[in-house]
Amino acid sequence: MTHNSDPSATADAVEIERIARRARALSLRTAFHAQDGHLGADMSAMDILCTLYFGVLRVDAQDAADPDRDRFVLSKAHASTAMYSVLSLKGFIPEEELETFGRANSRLSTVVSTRVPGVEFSTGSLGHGLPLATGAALAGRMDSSARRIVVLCGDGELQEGSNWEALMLAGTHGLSNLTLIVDRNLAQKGASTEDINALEPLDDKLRSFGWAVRHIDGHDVPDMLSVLRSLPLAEGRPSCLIAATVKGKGVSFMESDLSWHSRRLTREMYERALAELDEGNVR
Ligand SMILES: Cc1ncc(C[n+]2csc(CCOP(=O)(O)OP(=O)(O)O)c2C)c(N)n1
Repeated sequence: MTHNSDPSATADAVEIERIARRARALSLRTAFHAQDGHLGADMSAMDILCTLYFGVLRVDAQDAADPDRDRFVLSKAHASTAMYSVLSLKGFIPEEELETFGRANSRLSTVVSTRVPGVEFSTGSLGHGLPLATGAALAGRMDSSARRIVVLCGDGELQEGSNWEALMLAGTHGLSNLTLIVDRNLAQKGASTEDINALEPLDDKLRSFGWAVRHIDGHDVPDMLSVLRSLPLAEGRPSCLIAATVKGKGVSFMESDLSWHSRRLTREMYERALAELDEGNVR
């Protein structure tokens, strides 16, 4: 579905795809050693996270308190080992710290919190990241700041009613500095979103709340780069990108297998996953 015409996006995409393979491997290692984590959700979001952090967001570990930095909110906070892997590759936390994930007194908990450098909002109770991001976008406007607010939500997460209050408010105020990315893997915990509490027609619903909406492929890095670099989708409206993704993407035996929401890796599975990613040097 690539339809990008920006040559620099294509060049950057090759590097981002390499980083995403590495980040997937780090996430697998972190979850395997802790016998914890939500690998299906991690792999689903990884290409989006890497595209944002290595190609779009103005954030810098060396200048982490810059008031005009962009703000990213991981509302599907259970994708924490993905986020920690990306933050380590981005220089916010040392890579060795990933080994502490899930241990007593570690700041790397199962859902992300602001104890971790680079995490802007503590999340984990689904349905709160978008309301927080909407407030941050209003604050950015009041500050006349050029900072952009990007929030990543799970699709099952959109069943939480609090999201719809925020969607309504952002539409009312035309918050064009706000972008919602929906990780539309069609799965929630152990079931299809459409079987449990259907979201479709999601795009029409969002448009009726005043949002500009576009469908993207959440694993197509060049295309995501060009779309994300040309936001907002429409002047005077918040933007929503509905990203078609595959839960477990990149590890063949996890892809679209609902049991991988929070299943544990055996050593044999772990070795096989690393081999598939061609990242056997991670261990
Ligand atoms: C308010 C709330 N209810 C339940 C949970 C437990 N929980 C964690 S992840 C998850 C499923 C999320 O599905 P989705 O948003 O589609 O994300 P995905 O893992 O598919 O990317 C649930 C129910 C939670 N964290 N918060």
